[in-house]
Parts: sequence; structure tokens; C-alpha cells
Amino acid sequence: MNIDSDKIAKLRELLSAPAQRIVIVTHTNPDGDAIGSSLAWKRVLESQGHTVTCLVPNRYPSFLEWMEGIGEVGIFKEDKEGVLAARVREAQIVFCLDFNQISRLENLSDVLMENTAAPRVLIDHHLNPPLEEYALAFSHPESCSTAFLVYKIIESYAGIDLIDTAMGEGLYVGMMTDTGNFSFSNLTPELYRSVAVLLEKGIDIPRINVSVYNSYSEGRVRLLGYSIYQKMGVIQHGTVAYIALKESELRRFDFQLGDSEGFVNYPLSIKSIRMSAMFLQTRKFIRVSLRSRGDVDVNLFARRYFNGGGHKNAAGGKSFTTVEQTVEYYKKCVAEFFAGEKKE
Ligand SMILES: [Mn+2]
Repeated sequence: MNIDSDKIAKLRELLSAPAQRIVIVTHTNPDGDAIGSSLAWKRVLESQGHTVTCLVPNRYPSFLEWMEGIGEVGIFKEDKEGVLAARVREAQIVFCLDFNQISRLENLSDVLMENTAAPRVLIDHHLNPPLEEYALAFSHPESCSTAFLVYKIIESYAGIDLIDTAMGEGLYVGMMTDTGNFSFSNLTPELYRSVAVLLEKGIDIPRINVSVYNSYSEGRVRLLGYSIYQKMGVIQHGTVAYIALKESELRRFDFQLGDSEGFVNYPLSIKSIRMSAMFLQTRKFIRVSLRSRGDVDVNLFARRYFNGGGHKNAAGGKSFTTVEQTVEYYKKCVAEFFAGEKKE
């Protein structure tokens, strides 16, 4: 993966003024990559003498609570005093990590748009960024994670000597969670070489694994069992699956935000399943998560049917009807989507 040296020069220029106030923003329902890459990039900027605030639109999942520096991440939704809004208004540079649609940050979108003075820098691996909204864009959809992209930028911008253990942990968490613990696509030799460097920086991979993957509540584990045993539907001659969960069901299992993270992947462990969907009812809408294997393009599916998008094998969207209607609609869409394919 090549980082454009002209862009690194532009980054250097933006960061050349000393002691700037910088805000790093990442996406709604922040995941391991969003948080890991933000925390690592914050440390890089702080090492250059800048004052940095990491912001998330809403709370991160509890399995990231162990990470160094997470206590200082500002949760915009919980910003009753307007302290975080003020930071956005005063920011001299805004970095947008692991997303590219500023309009999808709930309440944070408007405040960000109001600050027209601060140049915006994009560091992201999602498709179709609106480049006109950014003064500088490191957009690499071929990267497995934003964390790996941040690693490559650090390498070009400052050199890997700058990376310390905490930065390494952030970067590793991002790479690990976005690749399903190094099992999805975009696993390049270069990625593993970067992991080797992070190991040299002292990251403790077994400990990170335990912290991220073995730190669930009893309710979360029971909800997973319930979702698969009672709620998983299989359609399209055994090739497509879905799980739909209603708010009332979530309450039974003492649901916490982030608890259903990863559920959508489980149906794909069935040999014949090529695409999986998860419908999660929230107060305002039904959150749609889509995963697939091989050539099944869920980015296309999400764009076409659920007003969303993402990557080829992992995408998301929204539905504003009931859970029942959403499932019925999904079944119709699946039939239409796969209708063009010839029978095997
Ligand atoms: Mn990501």
C-alpha cells in the first residue's frame, strides 16, 4: 500500500504550526478500529506538541474500556455542558478517521460543519469518500483497517521509531477487530510485517485477545445463544441467513450497546451461507448489518436496498419500518438480488 508522498508533505505543512488544537472524530457506534486508530493517531499528534481531543458521537463498547487513554475520549451524546462542542468550534484541524460521511454523525455533524475554518483531513478505508469535503484525504479502501492505514502514515510521516507500546496496542486492536482476528480479506504480507513491528514495540497479543474477545457479560453470551438457536432464519436454498432482534428481546438479556457486535458473522460459519444480515431494533430505527463471503457484494446490496453502504464483504444500512416488515422486505430483496445468478 503506497502512501502518496505529496500528501505526506501536505500533512507536514498542516501540522507545522506549533501547538495546534486538534480534534479527531470517528463514526457512530465506534468499533475497535475507530477507537484504536483514533487513540494511536492522538498519541502521534501529541508527540509533536499538539493538543488533541478524540471525539465519538456515542459510547464505545465496553470491551474497549481497558485501552490506554480511552477515559479521555469525549462522548458527544453525553456532552451536557457543551464542553466538547466548544472543542470542535475552536479546533484548528479536524481529523476524520474510519468513516467519510460527516452527515452521519448524529448531533456532531452540525457542529463540525459550522467550523469552516479548520481544514479537515480524512484517514479512512471506506468506499466513495466525498473528497470535496476534505482539505486532504488519505482514502485507501484496499486497507484492511484504518489502523493499518494510520500505521503506514506514521511510517512515512515520522518513522516507526515513534511508535510506543500504547500506540501499538491501538493499532493492533484496529487491525485485529476489522479483520475478524486476521481472517477476512486484505491480509497482505505488509500487514503482517507491521504486526511484527508492533510486537517489537511490546504489545501483548494474548492479553489484547482476552481483553477484547473474552470480556463479555453473561447477558451478551446468552443473547448470542438465543439469537442463533431461536432467531436465525435461513433462506435462498440455505445460502442466505438473517437474525432479527426486537427491543423487547434485547431488554430480556440486559442489552448494552455493542453487545450484538459480531453476531452477524456467526451464520457465515455455516458452510453453505454466503450472506448474512442482522437487524437490530433501536429506539429510532432498525440497524442493518450485512456480511458476505467471496463475490457476494453487500456494499451493493446495502446501497440498493437499505440506503447504506460499506465494503464488499461488510456493509450496513437502516430500516424505518417494523422488524417484521424489514425481514419480509429483506427476503424479497434477497430473491431479487440473487435472481440473476445461474443455478449451480
Ligand atoms: Mn474500519
